[in-house]
Amino acid sequence: MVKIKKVSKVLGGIGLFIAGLFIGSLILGNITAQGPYDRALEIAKARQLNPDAVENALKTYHPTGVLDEYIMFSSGGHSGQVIVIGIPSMRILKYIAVFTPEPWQGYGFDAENKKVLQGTNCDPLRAKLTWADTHHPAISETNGDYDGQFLFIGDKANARIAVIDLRDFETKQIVCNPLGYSNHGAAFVTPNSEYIIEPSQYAVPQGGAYAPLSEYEKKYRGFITFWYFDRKAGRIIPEKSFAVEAPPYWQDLCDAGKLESYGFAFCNSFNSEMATGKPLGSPNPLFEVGASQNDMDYLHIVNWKKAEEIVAKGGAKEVVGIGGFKIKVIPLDVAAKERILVFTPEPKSPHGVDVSPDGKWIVVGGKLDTHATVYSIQKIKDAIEKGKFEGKDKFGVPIIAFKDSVEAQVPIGLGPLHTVFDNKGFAYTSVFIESVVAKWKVGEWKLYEKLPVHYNIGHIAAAEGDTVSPDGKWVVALNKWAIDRFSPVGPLHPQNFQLVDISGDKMKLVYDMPIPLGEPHYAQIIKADKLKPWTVYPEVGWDPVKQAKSPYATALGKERIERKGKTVYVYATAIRSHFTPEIIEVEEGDKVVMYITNVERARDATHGFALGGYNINLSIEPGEVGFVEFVADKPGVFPFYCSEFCSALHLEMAGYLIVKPKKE
Ligand code: K7E
Ligand code: CUA
Repeated sequence: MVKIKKVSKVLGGIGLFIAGLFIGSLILGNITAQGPYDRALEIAKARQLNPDAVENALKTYHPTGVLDEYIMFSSGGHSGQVIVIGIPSMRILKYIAVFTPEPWQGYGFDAENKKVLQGTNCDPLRAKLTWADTHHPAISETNGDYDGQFLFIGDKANARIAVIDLRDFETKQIVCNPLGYSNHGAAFVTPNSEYIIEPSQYAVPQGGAYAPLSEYEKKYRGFITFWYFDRKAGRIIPEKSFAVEAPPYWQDLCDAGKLESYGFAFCNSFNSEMATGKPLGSPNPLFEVGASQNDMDYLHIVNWKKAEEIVAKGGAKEVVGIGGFKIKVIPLDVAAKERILVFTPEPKSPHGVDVSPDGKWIVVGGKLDTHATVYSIQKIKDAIEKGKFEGKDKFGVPIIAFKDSVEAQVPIGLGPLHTVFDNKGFAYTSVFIESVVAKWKVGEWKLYEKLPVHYNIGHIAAAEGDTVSPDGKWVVALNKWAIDRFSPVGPLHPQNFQLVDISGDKMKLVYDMPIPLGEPHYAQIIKADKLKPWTVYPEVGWDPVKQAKSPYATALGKERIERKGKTVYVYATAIRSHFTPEIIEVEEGDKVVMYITNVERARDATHGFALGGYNINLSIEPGEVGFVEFVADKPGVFPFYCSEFCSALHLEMAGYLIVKPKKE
């Protein structure tokens, strides 16, 4: 009775597929005629979509109003932002402004969040920065599982860490590392977000001092910082944080141990040669060569639980670093002696370190290797306990022999980088040079399958794939190069995120998504229902930086202008479709402080506050108080207006700031 006309040979599969759908629908009783599916078949034929493509389209398409099952938080690379993407639809939901001013969100323009952008402990250099190289986002965890409360992200270029509150998806804090200017493996969290881990990348003289390269070994140092996170306050507390001093080996990524490896952190390094580069005319090798001579570098095994104890006992020294900001540092000799820091060799330009869901295995990639190298936490613990070391490095750090820590080397292809996991015991490793995702079995240490991706995959993300309980279902390949995948838009190409269905026996490439801002590095994918964001602020008069009712909240009818000396305070409200007051008169040279309360309770009823000539634009979401602060140093008449199209009379939601010239 199902009649499919004009089914060509090539399209037979689609016909069957759609016929299947049709029959399924008949059984479910929700359609009565075959017409709409004939039309779908025609479209598929006209677009030359094979059955696979049709299936992929059906897996990702979300009709209007249908929400995604997962949310991915991706690093925004150079944009200094975080990209929020629905999975599997691959729809961009938001860019979260973090290290870069962002006018739509009013970030960096509102007087309060401008201070967030400048950092809590940042030296003048970094307080002025307007960009970042964001690498690794980390969702806060409870018992090794994402809890959906906070998100952290690191800035590789300037050694900074940001805290984002996932109740309103806004950045609340930026901290600067006083020990150096670059990080890499940041941010990674310990299983209860006790600490946010930030290792340095390019070693510098500790605390930003000067020392010539000839003193590299003596004076240059790396660090692995453990930023203490106060969940209640939603802030990093620098005073309760500490760092472990590390040799100048160019530390790389880190991951925190969990379950069996709880209490440890693992970080790569890749310049154990301590190459110092090639000055012009010098016979020294370039870093590219100099830092890749050794067959093995050192995996850093950090016992942060023990480090905590040593710090509590006063075993750390206080280092006054960049900008005069202080941090407690466990000196290298103490770290070595107390076995807070222990090494084991890791092969060929190591990169990526990922702990398996059960915490038993530590998987390390190698940019020039062909294996994923797997270490056993049991073996590592045994060696440390028995004091079974093959020697010490130049700085006295004990080294566990490779054979005493390694469990397996899985041959998966050239250039393995990062590994994530599913719920069936498989690991998925990004293999950069080969441009594939390699699927292999944990415990069997056997390669199952390679899926070509396009092109040059860097990181890889899986649904809850780095937690104690991965979900399976989806993997996203974060590819560095797109080359021919999208319509050309000039020599700077977008990145390519490719969605891979991992629910079946074979991996299936489902979707290509261009990312047109910055080069993302890591991403994490959380089950959407774990997030509980507000749709409007909890109370009218909310200060989103303090996450509390603001003392400057203004109720309707209580608007006022108060002058105190040379400062004019404006307590204003915003509601569709007017500001009150809408005429503000000040004198040239006055400082103007405005608190604008959006008294709306309707979802999405955001008002903007744009003031021409003064570089001000606020986004005042329902319930929020916007904070404006500036010196009215230009006389004239300056229109201000609501910059969100909020209502039919939105254009009328405007006013004048009148700055009267100084009398001669
Ligand atoms: Cu491999 Cu910064 Cu995680 Cu980039 S790092 S890809
Ligand atoms: Cu308020 Cu437009």
